[in-house]
Amino acid sequence: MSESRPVEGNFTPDGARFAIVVARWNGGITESLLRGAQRGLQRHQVPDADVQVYRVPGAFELPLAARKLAETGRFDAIIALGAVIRGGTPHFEYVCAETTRGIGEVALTTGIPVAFGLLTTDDEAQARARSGDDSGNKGEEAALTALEMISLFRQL
Ligand code: INI
Repeated sequence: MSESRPVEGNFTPDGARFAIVVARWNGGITESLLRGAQRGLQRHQVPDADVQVYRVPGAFELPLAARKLAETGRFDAIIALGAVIRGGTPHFEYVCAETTRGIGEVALTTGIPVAFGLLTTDDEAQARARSGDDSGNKGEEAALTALEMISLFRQL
């Protein structure tokens, strides 16, 4: 029996519409993630008119906002961006865990891809290293994931 060709997504937008939801906490970092996500979409010829940015107070608010946006039916994917930086308190663990769990749950329950662009780092230097203007920007990575998942699902 010959092996069938793997099915995988590409990065061609084909009219897909994106919501980017970005947390204001650690805004210096999250705005860099946002620039990375926008750059990633622009590099793949997504028109600016097909991208809408929404802001929420902190990472904890990302899952609910993502759910509301998914439920509008207006977007093919949601890109969730935030930065949680360890401050030596247990609060960090709770915010990380709930945000991560919540974002996963929104994707699973709505069926809309929610790209996970949440940095969880020990300090600001690590967060900066993962949100810069060169390679390794987690926001850009999340944008490419959103593109790929839309394309994959369109082939199912
Ligand atoms: N929110 C973040 O996005 N990053 C953080 O590092 C952070 N810390 O450290 O507390 C944070 N907290 C706020 C939280 O996301 C909610 O906005 C707040 O608790 C109100 O619900």
